[in-house]
Amino acid sequence: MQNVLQIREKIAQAISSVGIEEWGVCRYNDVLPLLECRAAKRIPNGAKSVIVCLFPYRMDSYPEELNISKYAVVKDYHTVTAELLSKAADMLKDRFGGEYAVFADNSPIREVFAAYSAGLGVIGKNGLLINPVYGSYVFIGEIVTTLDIQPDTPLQKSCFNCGACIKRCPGGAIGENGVDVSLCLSDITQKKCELTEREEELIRENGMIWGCDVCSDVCPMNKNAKIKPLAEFLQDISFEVDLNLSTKQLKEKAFGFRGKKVLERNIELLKSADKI
Ligand code: B12
Repeated sequence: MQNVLQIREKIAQAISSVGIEEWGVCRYNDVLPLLECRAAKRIPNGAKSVIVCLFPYRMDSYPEELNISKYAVVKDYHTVTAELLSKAADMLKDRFGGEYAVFADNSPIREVFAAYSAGLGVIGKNGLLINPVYGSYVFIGEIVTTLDIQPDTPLQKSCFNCGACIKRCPGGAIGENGVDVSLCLSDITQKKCELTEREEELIRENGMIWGCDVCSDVCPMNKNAKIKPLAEFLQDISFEVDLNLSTKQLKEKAFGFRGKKVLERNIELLKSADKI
């Protein structure tokens, strides 16, 4: 029978061997209820713990006229995180047995809350997890397992409460009590339905084809955050959307999943405002 410390040590070895530096554990029961999500059926019966991992993606510099969100510059994180988490989960299964399922984004787990619960950072007014080392430019992914692991505890801290993200959010989506998704530019750039005039204006004014980073860019807690993107994100970087929307790019970048039409519409809006 392995003791608690030995289990944590083996987990640390498996996780760090795939290049993940920031991770923590919370109890599965503490992050319920689940989000409605088709992937929920993959949660193992008798799940006890969630190993939450962070994947930093911020580069040291970006072109001034960047018109896609920083998270979409790198190789699609869904693929990258699934690969690394699966490798780590396989090692743990070999070592301890039990059941494991890996998730990132397309996850029934409320990932920001899970990362907070696993002691990985504070939750900003913008609703994002802000890690003390890497700031908010991190993706979150997790391994849900039947293994009973000693959980971490949330940090006894909060965000600076400076209100910069509230003041600067392009759509005025952020308030003292959370994010109004219907006003969030990131959400608007992804919408498939017809946009209102105000929504079109927001896309034109802010010159974004995909996503929005304003609430992270203005956050003082990101100012001194470490810039060391995951090795996998240093390959196949593209700062621009290929305006012909090649199938290759749509497949390999996180902005591809909503399909060509949404991007075509946003590109037309920017062209009409002479932004591209
Ligand atoms: C749907 C979704 C969106 C939607 C809606 C976002 C929203 N704010 O609701 C849209 C398309 C707008 C979106 C945009 C973005 N998203 Co998004 N999104 C998701 C997704 C798939 C589900 C989120 C959700 O519905 N949560 C349910 C609600 C109820 O939970 P919640 O928002 O976390 O809030 C709860 C807790 O945070 C908690 N809480 C809030 N404050 C506090 C404070 C304390 C002290 C405590 C204890 C609890 C607490 O209470 C809330 C209610 O339970 C997650 C992945 C996932 N499975 O979680 C990614 C995710 C949250 N998104 C992510 C990212 C990167 C983004 C963008 C930055 C992308 C971009 N650059 O354009 C923007 C940021 C916009 C913003 N400020 O929210 C990352 C966040 C990483 C991080 N560092 O936090 C995630 C985790 C994906 C991932 N795997 O990395 N997103």
